[in-house]
Amino acid sequence: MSPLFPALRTADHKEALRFGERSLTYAELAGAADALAARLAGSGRVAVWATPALETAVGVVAALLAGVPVVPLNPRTGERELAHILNDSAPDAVLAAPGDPLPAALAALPRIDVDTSPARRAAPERTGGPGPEAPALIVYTSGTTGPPKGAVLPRRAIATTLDALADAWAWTPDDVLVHALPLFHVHGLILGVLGPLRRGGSVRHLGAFSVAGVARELADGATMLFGVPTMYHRIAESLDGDPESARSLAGARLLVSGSAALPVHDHRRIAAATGRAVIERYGMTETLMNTGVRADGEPRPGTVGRPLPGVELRLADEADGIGEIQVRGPHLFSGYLNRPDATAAAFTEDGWFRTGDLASLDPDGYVRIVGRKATDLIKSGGYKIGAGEIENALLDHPGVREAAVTGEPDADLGERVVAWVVPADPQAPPAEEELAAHVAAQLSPHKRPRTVRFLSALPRNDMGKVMKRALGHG
Ligand code: MCA
Ligand code: AMP
Repeated sequence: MSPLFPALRTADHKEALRFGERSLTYAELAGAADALAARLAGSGRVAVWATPALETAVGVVAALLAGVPVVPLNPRTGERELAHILNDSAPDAVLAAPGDPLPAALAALPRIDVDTSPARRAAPERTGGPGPEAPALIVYTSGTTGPPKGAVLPRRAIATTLDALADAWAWTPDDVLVHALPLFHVHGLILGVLGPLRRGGSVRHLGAFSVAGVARELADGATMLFGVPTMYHRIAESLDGDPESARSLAGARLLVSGSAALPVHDHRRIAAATGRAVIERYGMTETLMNTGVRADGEPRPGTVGRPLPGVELRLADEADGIGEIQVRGPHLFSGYLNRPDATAAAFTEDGWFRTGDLASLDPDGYVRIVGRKATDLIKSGGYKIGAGEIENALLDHPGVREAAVTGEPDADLGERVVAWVVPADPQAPPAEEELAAHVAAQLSPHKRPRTVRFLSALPRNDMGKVMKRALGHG
C-alpha cells in the first residue's frame, strides 16, 4: 500500500509536530521515526504509553513505518483495566518517553525509550511493506458490559478516513491544527496527530486543554481546532467576557467538534460571540468517521452532516422516521481482538456495522443523531463509558453490597456518571470520594462516579433485573 505519510519521504524543514516548547520538523521526525522503526522491525505488537508528548507521536509513527501494530495506553488507566488490556493485547514491548515512570504491571515488558533526536540518514526506500489490511492500531473501547474490547484498525481504514476528511474539509499541508485531546483514542491520535502528518501539515498539542491555550495558538498561525463538546462548552462559557479569545476563534478556518453531540445552545453561543459556526463530524472507534459537515457546506446545529466520501449509511428498523445508523465501507475496523463473537454481533447478516446510534435524516440527507439504543453506555466528556464495567468495579469495594450505574445530563460533560449504591453496612456507608477514587484506581479517572446516591435496595423486576428507569433523577 502507498505510504501513510508521504511527507516523511520528502521530509523538509517545515514543522510537523509541536508539543508545548518542543517541536520536530518533517526531517527530524523522519530521522527519529526511521531509527526507531529499524529497532521495532519484526516485533509482534507494541504498546505506547500515550502521554500527550512528542514521544507518543514519534513512537506511533515509527511503529506504523515498521508495520508493527500499536496499542495506545491511557497513562491514567487503573490496575484492573490495564491488566486486562495487557493480557488481551499481549504486546512485546512498551514504548515510553525517557524518564517516564511506568506502573508495576508493565515491569515485565521490555521498555523502549523513544529518542526524538536521531538525525535523518539517507531515507530508506521501503518496498513491499505492510498491506492495506495489516493492523495498524488496536484501540480499546468500552461496551455495555464487561471490560473494554480492542478494535483492530487496519491501515486501509486510517488512510480512507483521513482522506475523506481532507476532501470534506479542504484540509491541506498549509493547515495547522491545534488540539488538546488525549492520544489514546481515535479522535486525538488518528484525527489529531496522524491526520496532519498524512497531509504534510502541522499539529500543535497543548498538553492540557485551556481556552487561553486554544486562543493563543489560533491567534498565532493555527488554522483548525478539533475538540470534544465539553471543550466547546467551556469556550462558550468564557467567550462573553473575553473579546480577545472571541477574535482568535473568529480567525480560525475550521472549528470542529466530535465524539458526542454539541448542544445547540453552545453552538449558538459560540456563533454569537465569534460569528463562526462550529461544525460537527460523527464517528466511532470501530468505524472511524462516518459523516461530517463540509467546509463548504451549510453548518446546521443539531446535525452531523452527510456521509463522507466512500461511506454507505442507512437507517435500520425505522419507526416514526428514527432508526439505527448502520454503515458500510473501507473506513471500518477489521474486528475486535480475540472476540470473534462480539465482532459477529456487531454486523448485520448482510455486512452492515450496527452503530447503536439512533438518528433521523433531514430531507437533504443531513444526519440528526437523537440518541442511542443502549442505555448502559454513557458519554462523558467525549469518553465512552460502560455502566457494567463501573458496576463490577464498585462491587469489588468491601463497603458495597449492590450497585447500578446510570448517566445523567450534565451541562459540562454532556453526561455524568451516577452510581446508585446499596451499602454493605447501612449504618456506615463508604464515603462518596472513596468510591470515586476506587473506580479511578481500578479503571480510569474519567470513569469515576461524579455523584453517588445511597439506597436501601435497588428497584428490581420479577426476574431480579435492576430497573434502571425506576432510578429517579436527583
Ligand atoms: C480527578 N482526577 C483524579 C480523580 N479525580 N485522578 C485520580 N483519582 C480521582 N479520584 C484527575 C484527572 O485524572 C484529571 O487530571 C483531573 O483530575 C481532572 O479530571 P476530570 O475532572 O475527569 O477532567 P475534566 O476536566 O472533566 O476533563 C474534561 C476533558 C476530558 C478535558 C474534556 O473529558 C477529555 O479530555 N475528553 C476527551 C475525550 C476523548 O478524547 N474522547 C474521544 C473518544 P489531569 O488534569 O492531570 O488530567 S471518542 C472517539 O475517538 C470517536 C472516534 C469520535 O467520534 O471522536
Ligand atoms: P467511541 O465509541 O468512544 O468511539 O464513541 C463513538 C460514539 O460517540 C458514537 O457511537 C456516537 O454515539 C458518539 N458520537 C461521536 N461523534 C458524535 C457527534 N458529532 N454527535 C453525536 N454523537 C457523536
